[in-house]
Amino acid sequence: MVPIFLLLLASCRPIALTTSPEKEALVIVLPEKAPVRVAFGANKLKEALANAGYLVAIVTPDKPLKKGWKILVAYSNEATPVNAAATNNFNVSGKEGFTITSTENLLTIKGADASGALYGCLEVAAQVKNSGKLPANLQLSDQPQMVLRGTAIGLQKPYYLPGRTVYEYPYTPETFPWFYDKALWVKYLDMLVENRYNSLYLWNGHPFASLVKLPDYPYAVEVDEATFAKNEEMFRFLTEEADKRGIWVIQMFYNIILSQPFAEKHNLKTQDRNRPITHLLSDYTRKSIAAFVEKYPNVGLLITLGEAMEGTGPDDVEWFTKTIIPGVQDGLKARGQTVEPPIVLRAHDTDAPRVMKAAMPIYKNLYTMAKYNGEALTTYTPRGKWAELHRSLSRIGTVHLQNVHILANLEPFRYSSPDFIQKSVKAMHEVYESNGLHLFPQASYWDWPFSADKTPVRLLQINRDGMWYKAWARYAWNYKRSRTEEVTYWSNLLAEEFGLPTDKGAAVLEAQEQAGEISPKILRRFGITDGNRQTMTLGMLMTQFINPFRYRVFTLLYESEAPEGEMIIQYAEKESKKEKHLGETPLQVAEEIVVHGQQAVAAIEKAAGAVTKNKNEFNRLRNDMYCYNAMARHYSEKVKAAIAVLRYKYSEDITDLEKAVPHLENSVQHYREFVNLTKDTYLYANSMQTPQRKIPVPAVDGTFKTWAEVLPVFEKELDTFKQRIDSLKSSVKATPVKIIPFKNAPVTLHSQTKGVYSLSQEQPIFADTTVLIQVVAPELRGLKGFKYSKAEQVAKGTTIRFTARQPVKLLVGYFNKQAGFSADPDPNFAKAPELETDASASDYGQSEIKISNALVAGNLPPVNIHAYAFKAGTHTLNLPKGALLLLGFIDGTQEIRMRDAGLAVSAKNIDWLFE
Ligand code: GTR
Repeated sequence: MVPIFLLLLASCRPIALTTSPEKEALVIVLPEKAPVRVAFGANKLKEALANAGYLVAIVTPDKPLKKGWKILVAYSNEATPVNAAATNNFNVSGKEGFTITSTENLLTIKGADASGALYGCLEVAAQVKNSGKLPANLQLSDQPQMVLRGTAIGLQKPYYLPGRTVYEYPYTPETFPWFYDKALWVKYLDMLVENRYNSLYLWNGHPFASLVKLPDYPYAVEVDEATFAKNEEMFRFLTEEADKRGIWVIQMFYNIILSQPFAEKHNLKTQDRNRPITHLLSDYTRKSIAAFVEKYPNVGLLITLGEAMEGTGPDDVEWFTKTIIPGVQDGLKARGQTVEPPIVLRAHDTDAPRVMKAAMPIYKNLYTMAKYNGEALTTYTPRGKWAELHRSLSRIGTVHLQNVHILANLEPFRYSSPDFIQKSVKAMHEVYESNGLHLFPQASYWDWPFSADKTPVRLLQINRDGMWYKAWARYAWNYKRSRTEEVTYWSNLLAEEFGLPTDKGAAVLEAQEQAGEISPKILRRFGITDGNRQTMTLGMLMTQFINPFRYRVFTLLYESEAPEGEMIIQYAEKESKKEKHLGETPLQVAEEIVVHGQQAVAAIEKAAGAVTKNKNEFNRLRNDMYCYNAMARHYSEKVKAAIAVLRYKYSEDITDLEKAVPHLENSVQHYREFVNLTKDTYLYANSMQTPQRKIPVPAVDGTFKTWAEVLPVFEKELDTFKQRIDSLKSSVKATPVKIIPFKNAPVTLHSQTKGVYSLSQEQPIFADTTVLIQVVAPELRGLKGFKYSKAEQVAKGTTIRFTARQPVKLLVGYFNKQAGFSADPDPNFAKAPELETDASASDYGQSEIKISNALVAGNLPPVNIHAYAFKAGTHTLNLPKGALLLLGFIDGTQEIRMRDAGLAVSAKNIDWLFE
């Protein structure tokens, strides 16, 4: 339908204004029954004009004015009858666009739609604020490049709630006091609209049981009556206030998660990714969604298929098309509404192109979303398989959104490099071909609304990270801005912020942009994962640099989320073979980050003496620059040490090891500086403090979240290394640590197996093949493995049900394909638990490899051992489809020393130098 515009000029009549001599009178003319967001825009404009000294009134069309300025606000509205006079003069660009024209005493703001009118009003308001008066001769048209521009807030916590697991956080005032703080919401929503964001995503595992009641499942609600009433009120308040500001609220949820009381009543787990979809699961979810859509008409949905259901099998298509979409449609029907709310499908742990293909014929208002650089910010030159996925989603023809997710490598320091951000948005358009943005908080996602700064009163992220929100929004609106203009824009803004002359504002910008290169470069060249199981700012162990596969390096990081280049181990291998290097090398990055650090510090110091405003915040920013600098130096030295150590791996020349010592010493020294810079300024390095965090050190009970806690680990690592070199040099060789075999722990098995086998040479491991064990790590010898049919495992997965009278650990062997992200998954082998795509992958402590290369059978890939811990009691464990080995139960208190047993790996293992 052709847009229709209301032009209001013709019908204005004079109104009386009491003008004081010095104040110029002015009216803003609004269409009758203007949508709330248009009225909101007009009010913001009125406020700006009043602050600039005008006497302003907002009037409706039938009150024209004889003299003084008139501002006409108009917008298109498909529901309004055609007004020929109105359409003639309009030449406004597309969705959310606006045109502003002014002639003598008449300024017209024409929105392509209600949001366009809102943004037009805000544009004029901003100009009034900047220049102190209503601009004359304004001719301006503008429109956003990205269709959806939104931010995320997590209704999640740094820790699990007692008795609950990941993502399970009912909406209650005890857990989320800020959710009930209306003033805070208004402040946040004002920040969003000021930056012209048009969507707000609330993330939660299963929000429905906090927001709707289901007649068929009344017991599913997980909050008390008073809280339920508060939640209803807050959700209505939030959606109404958001709508005023042109913002869609979009509720995110994971699948399949059940409410806890519902799960208990039906004797089910709240989440289990390997269980089959049943009628009950589907019916409960469908009805939850229907009730939600019926009750909250202006809310969209963001769906994560996967994590809590089978990753990429047929289940995701089935669930999306037969449970979720029908749920939305039931809700619409119940309301008698036909306008479909947006449904955004995340391409996370699911085959999104396949799911979209099946869904498009049955629902029209679909969007897709995928992570920009994983759970981090690493590059503006993304490539490879992940870029292909983005492009294939963009090319479907629906709107594809970029998810700038969690930013695990930016926590907790300030980050807002406009240069990096502008280039990233460019890549979103030009490499990924997408046109939407979904932005996470810069840091402390799990700790909303607070930042990690250690201050007498906690800082709010909205205040601290204002520039982060501003920069992404600015480029989401329009990324084609000249670098010179951008430098001027941001320099002025920073000068204003800290009461500095412009050249010193430019110095602050320089500091931000230099520092802005450090964390992306470190992670993409040295890191283990783009996921939040790694807290990059805490540093890494030497074994993580020299043997990353032992820590399940997430190769997508190197293959797609970094420019072409080499991992440290690849670099060392090429050096040893005197081969040519390719692209960005680890040594190059080790040098570059030090320069960035130095320049960031030098730039911030240029401004430091001249600050006249917001001094405390400036000092915190300045300290952050020193933190970046110390971190860069620490990493740089440690990488150099790693390269020297890997040289030894090939040369077996102890002097290569000796060359690593001063580098490792320096790295520890820089880490001490880092500890000093952070110990009084930061509460933590990472806001996710659950056992999901594994790198550099597994975080048990919320530990290892500060640099001070990690320092002794690095000191010990250095000591061990020196001792190992000494013993290598001395004629008396160190006696190898004696490995004692584990003992079988008694359990009563309730599920069927195809017999048992003892873990020793020449024992068959499957009931339906002839494959025999060739070699097995000494600690496993003699354990009792359970035999299954490999064909059945591939077709249906593996289930074990047992009772243990004491805590036990079940050792599970996964065949290590080590194929990297680019290789297609091999359905013959079960995928080992992976935190990047499954946050429940550590629920039993199973996500990390305890013993790598621990068993070899036939010509199958070598087996890595993961351990699943269980309390005393009866348990059912469902494991994914594909071959895997259940290698027996051991005592729950048995320590398993993490190591690489090195069986079947030709290259030498040198991890023992550090542990
Ligand atoms: C997981 C990650 C979660 C969450 C999730 C997601 O693997 O550990 O924190 O970010 O991905 O993308 O939904």
